[in-house]
Amino acid sequence: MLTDSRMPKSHSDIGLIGLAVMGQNLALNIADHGFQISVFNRTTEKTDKFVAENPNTPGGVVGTRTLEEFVQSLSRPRKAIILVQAGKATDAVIDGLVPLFEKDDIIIDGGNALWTDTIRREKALKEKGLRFIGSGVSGGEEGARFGPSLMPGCDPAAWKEIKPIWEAVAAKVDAKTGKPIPGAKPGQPVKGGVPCTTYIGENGAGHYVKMVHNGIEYGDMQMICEAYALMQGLLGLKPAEMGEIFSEWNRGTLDSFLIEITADILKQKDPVTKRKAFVDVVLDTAGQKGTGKWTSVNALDMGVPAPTIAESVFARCISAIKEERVAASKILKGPAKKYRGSKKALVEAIRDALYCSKICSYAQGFQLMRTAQKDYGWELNFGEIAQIWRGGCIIRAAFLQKITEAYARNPNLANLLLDPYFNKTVRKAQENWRKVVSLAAECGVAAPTFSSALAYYDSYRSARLPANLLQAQRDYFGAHTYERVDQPRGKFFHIDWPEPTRPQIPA
Ligand code: NBP
Repeated sequence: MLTDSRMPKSHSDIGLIGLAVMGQNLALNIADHGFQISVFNRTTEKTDKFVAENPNTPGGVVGTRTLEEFVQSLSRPRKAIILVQAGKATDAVIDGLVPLFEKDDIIIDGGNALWTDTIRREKALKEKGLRFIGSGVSGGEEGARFGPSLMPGCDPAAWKEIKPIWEAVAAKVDAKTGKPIPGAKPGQPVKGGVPCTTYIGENGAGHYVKMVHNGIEYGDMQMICEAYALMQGLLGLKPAEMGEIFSEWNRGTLDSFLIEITADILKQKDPVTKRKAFVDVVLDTAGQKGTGKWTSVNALDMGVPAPTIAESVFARCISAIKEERVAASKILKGPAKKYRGSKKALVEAIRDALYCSKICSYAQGFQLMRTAQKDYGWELNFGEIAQIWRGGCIIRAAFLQKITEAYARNPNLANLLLDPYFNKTVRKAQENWRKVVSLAAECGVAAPTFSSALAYYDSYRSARLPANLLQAQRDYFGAHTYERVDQPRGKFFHIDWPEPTRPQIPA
């Protein structure tokens, strides 16, 4: 067993398996808060190096070279966090732990697991007398190290066991303003404030909420990219100038981590050429790991409209076919129209379009969670979920405070857009939003999330949609029946339609 110089306790408070970027950072965060942590990694050299590099943490890091040694080093009930590649690797680690763990010991999966995998694992482990927690961990390596947002799903008794550690290591925000606690510095645990973790619900609830968080993150990122594309395409602004605009936006209602880093990125010079803007030398193809896709597939499966989140996934897909786009750009022509109005007015309109689209995207994410909780028997607290996203995670934003307040006003809010604050905001800003979407179409700048969010808003606020005609078409070709406006819901009718006219085939 490898230990740091002090090793004050015979058994560690908690253990962690998987010393890649997330595991190392979370282990150090836990040790920083005075908890002794045992660590294990499949490749032993990584464990040795990690322990050697971190000899003096407040809690202490204990390196172990076999799973048996790892398990024996933990105090009971044993608590082991798994932070390995999601999927088969997680199952492999669980299979290794099961014969070594005893009744009531707890396995915590902190990876980006598919929530249905978490439900399956929790059920299987419960049958063996073990407890399983699927905890979303958000904030990337920086969050894991200095305060992530943590979304645990499990039975309430298991949550009690990890609560002190989870609350200690999570990001902290001011209860009233929702802002990160001032004075929070790397390596200095924050005291006071509201921890960005709370009990989410049974079994897969934590990983489900983390998945929706990631879907929303996809939407936020794409919307920012569309604001950038519009300022570039319609106004011809240079990256540094846009960087200043994003910095200014970050001082207002759009105040958020993603707007802040966008400002930094746009102001960054290319380290190679030293002259060009960094963003101009980055190839325009975006990768993805799958959580945005999972969110969209789940929206389709449940029949919940989340078009803005799905558009943000498709935007990455179309970015990925770079060679095809380059070839198409030589053949397919767009409009010649140029914007000739005021720069200041358009920048303001783009900001409004971004904010309104963001409201719709979050409304869709919360609709997903609202429907999923019914399907899976969870009781999600949406105000608390928005609250724990205010610090630590990638989508942290002042705006989340408004969502917490909306659910405090009405815990049964049917849709965020119906909250008085969001309703008023969209009502005030929608003229600008519509102007931006129409300008984008007229001038040929793709703005898929801005447009789809507007279509979502207009559909959601429509008492009557053209689905009457659609259902009539279904009745015509497939005898799918229709309901009538002058009859109670649930009564179905059908018309014996004439055979469709078919082209005459000459004899
Ligand atoms: P990776 O997802 O890159 O996984 C690498 C780790 O998995 C290494 O420790 C590796 O051990 C271990 N591993 C693998 Br691969 N197969 C294994 C197996 N069969 N048995 C045991 N260990 C195995 O690490 P990461 O980027 O730190 O992410 C960890 C988890 O956190 C993932 O689920 C990820 O989705 C999630 N997450 C990541 C981020 C992020 O920003 N990176 C953010 C939020 C959540 P080895 O050293 O022996 O190869």
